[in-house]
Amino acid sequence: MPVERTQTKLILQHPKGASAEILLYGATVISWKSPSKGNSEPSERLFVSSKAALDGSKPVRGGIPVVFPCFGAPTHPDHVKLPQHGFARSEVWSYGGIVMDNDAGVSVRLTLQPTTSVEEKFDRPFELVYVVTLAEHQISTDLHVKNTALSSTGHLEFQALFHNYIKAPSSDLIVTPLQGVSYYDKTEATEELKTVTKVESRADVDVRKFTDFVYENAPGTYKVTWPTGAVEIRATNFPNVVVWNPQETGAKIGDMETNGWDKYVCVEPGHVRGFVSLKAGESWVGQQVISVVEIFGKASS
Ligand code: TA6
Repeated sequence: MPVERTQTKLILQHPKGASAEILLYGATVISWKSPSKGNSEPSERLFVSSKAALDGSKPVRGGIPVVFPCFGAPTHPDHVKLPQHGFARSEVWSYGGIVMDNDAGVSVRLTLQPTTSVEEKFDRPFELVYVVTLAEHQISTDLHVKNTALSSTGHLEFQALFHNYIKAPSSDLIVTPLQGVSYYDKTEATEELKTVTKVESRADVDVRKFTDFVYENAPGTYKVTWPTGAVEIRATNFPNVVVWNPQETGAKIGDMETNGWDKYVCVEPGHVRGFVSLKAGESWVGQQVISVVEIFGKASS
């Protein structure tokens, strides 16, 4: 069976050994295993904290949470009742069936429409469709957002981001190519300093220090490279990328395992500066494709 469904999650199995698990809670991808070059055993590519709640009591600390319709604390008047990073990561999505099942990939659809609990916090007209596709050496996630309003007064404004926790040694990795890209720095001490635009001077961005940078007009393709591996993240319709690792400040995060920050970097494609604006009936799609690079012999290039 390429897709197994339990009460709480979907398990995707690719014929060449890759697998993925998606919680219906938050449509959160909580595992992606893919084989490596020279190693037939698929290995885990995402970090999930051993203290993460997987029972729907809070957003998952790890994997790929979906951030919608606000990134961070809400800043738009339509979002004021929402928690940090919105509601998509903390609602139970519906399984919408298998989209594709062949040697190229196994793909499933999940959907989220306004529920009573969402409408209490967010009264805009929307429908979300999330398609997760597993191939031998890659996973892709596509978020489709539709403004379902029938009248022209029903606007929909949102931000969206894939909060990827890429499993990699944070003391020994680089993220490229971000040199020359402007960013704002959320590690700064004051709200005023957090809004100052800086320009990335480094060819190889590391996260050995507490990093929480929001890059603007980002290139859309990123590589995370460490001594024994690499992944590439390709984004479509996401002008920003957020690079986050809390280092020791992560000890303050309740569901972060001890030294968990040593084991991942978040490289998160998003539209988080300003808002996507959809008129009644309009749709938008944001996509990312994460690939295991070393398979193609590029890890050391
Ligand atoms: O994407 C980076 C970020 O916004 C950071 O500022 C950091 O706080 C992180 O997300 C985690 O947020 P969370 O709500 O999951 O604790």
